[in-house]
Amino acid sequence: MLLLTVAILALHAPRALAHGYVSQVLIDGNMYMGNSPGHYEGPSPIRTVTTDGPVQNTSASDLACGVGAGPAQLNAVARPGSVVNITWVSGSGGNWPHEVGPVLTYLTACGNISCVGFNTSGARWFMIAQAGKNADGVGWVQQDIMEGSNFNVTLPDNLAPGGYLLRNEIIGLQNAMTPGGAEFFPSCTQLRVIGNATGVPPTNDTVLLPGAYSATDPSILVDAYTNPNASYVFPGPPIATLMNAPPASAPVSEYYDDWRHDDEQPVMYRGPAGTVVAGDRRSKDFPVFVPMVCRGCKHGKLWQRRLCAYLC
Ligand SMILES: *[C@@H]1O[C@H](CO)[C@@H](O)[C@H](O)[C@H]1NC(C)=O
Ligand SMILES: *[C@@H]1O[C@H](CO)[C@@H](O)[C@H](O)[C@H]1NC(C)=O
Ligand SMILES: *[C@@H]1O[C@H](CO)[C@@H](O)[C@H](O)[C@H]1NC(C)=O
Ligand SMILES: *[C@@H]1O[C@H](CO)[C@@H](O)[C@H](O)[C@H]1NC(C)=O
Ligand SMILES: *[C@@H]1O[C@H](CO)[C@@H](O)[C@H](O)[C@H]1NC(C)=O
Ligand SMILES: *[C@@H]1O[C@H](CO)[C@@H](O)[C@H](O)[C@H]1NC(C)=O
Ligand SMILES: *[C@@H]1O[C@H](CO)[C@@H](O)[C@H](O)[C@H]1NC(C)=O
Ligand SMILES: CC(=O)N[C@H]1CO[C@H](CO)[C@@H](O)[C@@H]1O
Repeated sequence: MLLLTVAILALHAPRALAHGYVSQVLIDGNMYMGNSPGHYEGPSPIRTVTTDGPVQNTSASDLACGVGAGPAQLNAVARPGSVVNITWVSGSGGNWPHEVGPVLTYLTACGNISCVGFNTSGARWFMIAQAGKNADGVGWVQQDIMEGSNFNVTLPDNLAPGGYLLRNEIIGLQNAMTPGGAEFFPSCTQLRVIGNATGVPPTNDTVLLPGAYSATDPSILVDAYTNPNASYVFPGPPIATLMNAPPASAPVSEYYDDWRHDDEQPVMYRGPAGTVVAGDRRSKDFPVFVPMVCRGCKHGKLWQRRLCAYLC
């Protein structure tokens, strides 16, 4: 028995050293499965990384969306105020393995086009949420993720419609006491935000990634253990307060006609067991129903365009 246990431990030891990635996001009742690192399993709005390991170079382009993050095929539909429920797992699919360090969430506008193919080079990112220490001032929110919680982030309730990349980033500080030791795990999910809100970030609240972090920032080169009660100052910009942009000059329904890519495929979201869940055309569930109708808007007949204008 002891031998067996040792053998099992030996088998699992290398995997225990692995890091992790985002395996799925749940938005407004729609579950979107991600691909595991370096393995294409199906279309997803989550940009797939090539490894479960971290970015450690604050100047590397991988800081934007994770190591080798490639294109993704879908946009997940969301609304202002939607809760994005993110599941982080370890490289072997178990619980996220780290517990020390913050979780930051940014958005960048892909513009009024789909985020499919959006190049993050030069993108201006703004912070929408920062999670650090728990109420006791000692433990970190990341510990809850390690213990199996999902991470929930709420989109700004006045977010203007359009394509956005949502960048949810865990920073592992377990080795951050030496320069280059901090471990960045960014993950980007492509969103298509619907609605007719008007909030946009002030330019001074937006940053470049890479660009916003330096290896010697006190929040990045930091000993999280010697004084575990110390408060933590987040890296990057403060949480942006969105300002109302001038009202859209074109009706929102026309804006939806402007989407250049026919990639909204709600029929392709996959259920928790990896099964494909087909969207129901008769459903009153807005995020499932509307994109299917709007898909007809670009090339559609007049009645389809009218229906789209009515519904969108
Ligand atoms: C970090 O990334 C930048 C930009 O790609 C590169 O110039 C630099 O050599 C890298 N530094 C290290 C230590 O790898
Ligand atoms: C987040 O999603 C998980 C399933 O992945 C679910 O169990 C949990 O209730 C969800 N939490 C929220 C706040 O929606
Ligand atoms: C993104 O843009 C940068 C800068 O223009 C370029 O070097 C890079 O190749 C582009 N990436 C892709 C995937 O097109
Ligand atoms: C996310 O929300 C769920 C349900 O409300 C909760 O159980 C979980 O602890 C939350 N996750 C975090 C990291 O707060
Ligand atoms: C747009 O705003 C109007 C008025 O505030 C509201 O009635 C309508 O439901 C909104 N449309 C969408 C798609 O959110
Ligand atoms: C950016 O400008 C807005 C509005 O003028 C202000 O409220 C905010 O504090 C500024 N942010 C920074 C980081 O200076
Ligand atoms: C940290 O705070 C806890 C209570 O939250 C206290 O028991 C502990 O002594 C403090 N540790 C230090 C090093 O100040
Ligand atoms: C993210 C973004 O640029 N959204 C804009 C898309 O276009 C509408 C209509 O012109 C604007 O209101 C949004 O601000």
